[in-house]
Amino acid sequence: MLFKAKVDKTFLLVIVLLVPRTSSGSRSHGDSDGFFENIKDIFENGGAVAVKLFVDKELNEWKDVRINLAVLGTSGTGKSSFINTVLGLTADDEGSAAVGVKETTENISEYPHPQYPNLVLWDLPGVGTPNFNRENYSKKVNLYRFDYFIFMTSDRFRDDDVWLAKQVNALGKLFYFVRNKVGQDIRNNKYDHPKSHSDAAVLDDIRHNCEHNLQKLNLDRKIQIYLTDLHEPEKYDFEKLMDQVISDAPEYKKEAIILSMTHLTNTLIDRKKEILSERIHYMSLLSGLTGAIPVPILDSAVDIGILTEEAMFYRAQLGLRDEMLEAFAEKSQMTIEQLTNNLDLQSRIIGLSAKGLVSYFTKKGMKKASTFTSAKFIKYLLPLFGNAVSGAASYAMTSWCLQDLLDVMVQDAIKINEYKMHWNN
Ligand SMILES: Nc1nc2c(ncn2[C@@H]2O[C@H](COP(=O)(O)OP(=O)(O)O)[C@@H](O)[C@H]2O)c(=O)[nH]1
Ligand SMILES: [Mg+2]
Repeated sequence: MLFKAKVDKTFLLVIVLLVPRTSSGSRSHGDSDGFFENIKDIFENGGAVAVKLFVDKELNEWKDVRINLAVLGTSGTGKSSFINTVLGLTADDEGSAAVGVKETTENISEYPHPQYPNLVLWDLPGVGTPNFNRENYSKKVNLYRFDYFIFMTSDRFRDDDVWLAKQVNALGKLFYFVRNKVGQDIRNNKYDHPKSHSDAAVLDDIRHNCEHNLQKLNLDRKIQIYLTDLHEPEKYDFEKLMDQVISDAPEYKKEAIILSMTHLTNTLIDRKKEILSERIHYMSLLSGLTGAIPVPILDSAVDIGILTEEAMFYRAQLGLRDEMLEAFAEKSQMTIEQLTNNLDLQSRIIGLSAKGLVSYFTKKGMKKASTFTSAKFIKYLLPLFGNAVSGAASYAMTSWCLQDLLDVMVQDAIKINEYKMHWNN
C-alpha cells in the first residue's frame, strides 16, 4: 500500500472533530472518542508514519496470536472428522486430516488452519496404543502447550480414557467432553425400536450415560458435555460447543479466535461483524492517510485498493468466497447461479475489483443519496467535498462504503446459515 508521508497536520485534527460519536468503538479503547484521542497523540508524537504503523499493527496483530486446540481420544471416535469440520475442509482437501484410517501406530499430528495458520488443531492419540501408554504419555505429549482440550468419545469409555481425562483435568485448562456419532445412535435406535423410538429419549440416554462416566472420575469441576454428529454438524451440539470455545477464550486471544474460525454459526457471524465493524475506523483512517490512486465515488475520494482488500477480507470471513459457495451449492444440489437467485445473495452482484466497486457504489449512491447525506457526520463533511482528495472526506466515504459492504455480506452469510438449518431439519 502506498503511503503519503507528508500529511497536513490539521488533517487528523479535522477528523477528530468530524467523526461521528455514535460509531462503534475501537478494540483498544472501546469508544471512538478514545480511539481518536489516541490517534491524535500518536500523530503529535510520531507524525503520519507512526499512525500508519499503529494502524497496521492493530489490524494485523491477531495473526500472531497462536491458538492450540487439542483433540484427544481413541482411534475411530471422530477426531480427524472434528478437525476437518472446524477447519472447513473435507478429507479430500489439502491440509486435511485423514479420515477413517485405522492407525496402528498413532502419532501426534498438527493441522494449521489453511487460511489462518495461527489456529492449530492437534490430533492427540488416546492412551493404550503401542506408542502411547500411561508411563510415557505425559513425557511424549507436552500437554501444557495447548489452550483447549476436546475429549472425543463415541461409544465406550475405557479405563485408559478415565486416566487420561484425569490428567487433562489436572491441568486446569479449558476442557470439553464430546460424545460423537449420536446420529448413528439415533438411526440404530429407530431401526431397533420402530414403534417406541424417540430422538430426544436417545439423546437423553446418551447424556445421562456421559454424566455417569464423568461422575466416576470424581473431578473437582463440572465438565460440559456436548453431543455431536460430525456428519451433521448443524444438528445437535457441535455449534454450541464452537460458540462456547469462543466465549471461553481469554480476552487477548478472543479476536484471533473469532477471525480464525470458519464454521459459521449465527453467533459467530455476529461476533465477526462486531470485529469487522471496529476495523472500519482503522481502514478509513488508512484511506485518508494514503496517497494511492484515490478514485472518486459520489464526489468524494476513497482509496479503492484499501476498499477492495478489506471487502475481500469480509468475503473470506463470512464464507462467501467462490470456492466456499461452490462447495455449498454442490452439497445443496444447486448451481451457484441457482443458489444466488434462490437465496437472493446480494453480495454476488458486487464485483470486488476497482471497476466493480466504483460501478456498485455509483449506482447505489444515486439511489441512496438521501440516506447518505442524512448521515450524522455528512453535514460537517460537505464543505470538504470541494477538495476531491481531502483526507476527511475520504475517511467518511470509506467508512460508509465499508459499512455498506459489510452489511450486505453479513446478510448473505445469515441467509446461507438459515438455509443450512432449514435444510437439515
Ligand atoms: N456417522 C458418523 N460417522 C462418523 C462421525 N465422526 C466420524 N465418523 C466416521 O468414523 C470413522 C472414523 O472417523 P475419524 O474422524 O477418522 O476418527 P479418528 O480415528 O478419531 O480420527 C470415519 O469413517 C468417519 O467418517 C460421526 O459423527 N457420525
Ligand atoms: Mg484420525
